[in-house]
Amino acid sequence: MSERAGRANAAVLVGLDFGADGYSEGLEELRLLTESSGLDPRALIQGKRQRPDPALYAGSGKAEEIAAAVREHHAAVVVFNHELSPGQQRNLEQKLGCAVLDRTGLILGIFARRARSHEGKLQVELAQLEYASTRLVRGWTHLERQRGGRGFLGGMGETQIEVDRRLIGNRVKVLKDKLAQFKRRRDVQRRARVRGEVLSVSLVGYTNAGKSTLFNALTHAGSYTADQLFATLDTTTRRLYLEGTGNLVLSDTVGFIRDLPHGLVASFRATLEETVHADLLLHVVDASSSVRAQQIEAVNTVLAEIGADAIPQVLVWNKIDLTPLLPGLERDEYGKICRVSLSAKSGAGLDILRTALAEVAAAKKSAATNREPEQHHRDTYVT
Ligand SMILES: Nc1nc2c(ncn2[C@@H]2O[C@H](COP(=O)(O)OP(=O)(O)OP(=O)(O)O)[C@@H](O)[C@H]2O)c(=O)[nH]1
Ligand SMILES: [Mg+2]
Repeated sequence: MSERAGRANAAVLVGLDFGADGYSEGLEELRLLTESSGLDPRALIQGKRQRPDPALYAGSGKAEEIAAAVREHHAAVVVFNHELSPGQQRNLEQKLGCAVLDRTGLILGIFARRARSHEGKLQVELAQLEYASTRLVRGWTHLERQRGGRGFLGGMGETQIEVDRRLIGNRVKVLKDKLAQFKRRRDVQRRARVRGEVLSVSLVGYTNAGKSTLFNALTHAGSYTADQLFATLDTTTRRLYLEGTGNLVLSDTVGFIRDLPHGLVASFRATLEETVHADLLLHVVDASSSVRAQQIEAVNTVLAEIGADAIPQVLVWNKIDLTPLLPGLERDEYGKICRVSLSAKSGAGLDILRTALAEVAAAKKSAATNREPEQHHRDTYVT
């Protein structure tokens, strides 16, 4: 890579410790996020603080340290592992003389790079616009492009910002209308499936847990998998044939992350509808991660946010090939399957998951044909 190209994506990372759990794992995640967004992390600045500085987030001494790292590494961007207010972002950009991204901006950038389908692109654009409308500052190059490359937005007068807000507002409305059309089409497809009484199963989980790998292993599909965060953005749905059970429908979905930007959750709601309407969620967990408990919690938080927390869940502990765990199945005190351990990569335990799915499908089928003695039925459903 030429020196110049190297500089264009050289990034300095900043992660401050406010005493919360999982600080160092959070830094590792920041590095992965940065790499997934196409930036090249050259340095990491750490620090401890009681609370964010209102003006610069990091405090002036730390800001000096960051500025020195920017000079040393010829960095084009500084990435904060935190949420910055529009004011803090502006102050930092002035002080550091380069672009400053916060966690939301970073994740939005990754989503923008990954979006493939028309719907995915609309959703990302919507999220970006809603984020940008609160911070009309420099760096929003995709906005410039749409309006004919007019240079940075910084330094424009109040009126211009008002005009921009109105333009953004108009575009947001157009995008929302278009996304609503996609949603209607999807609703029709889903209703057809519900009539066919096919069990619908969604793979959900933290980003990089192995959902697409598992999806491919089960359906022999070619979903994109990668050791990157947010490799998957679009929901892919395939039929899955189970011996002795018949067809069910399996969906691979976008991964979740701690503190998933609110705007993103809102604009991806349509894609996530597949999850909301599923009969069963397979919650895929990277069992080899030291922060799997926090990741499970983060996923459950997002599920609650999109109204999918009441859907029955089976935990799938994936990547057991990296742990001492063995393939297996666990039931809760009522006899219901609550966890399957497997390796999507090696295939160990896949047959156990298929058996588990067959059991759930059979239970659903008999519940549908035998709705009368519901209570009695529930008691005897798994033996
Ligand atoms: N060792 C091991 N690696 C796995 C296993 N399953 C998946 N991986 C790896 O984990 C990485 C992420 O896998 P993906 O299937 O793309 O994960 P995902 O959950 O779909 O990720 P996003 O779409 O980014 O949310 C890839 O490098 C996979 O090869 C497994 O069982 N064992
Ligand atoms: Mg994926």
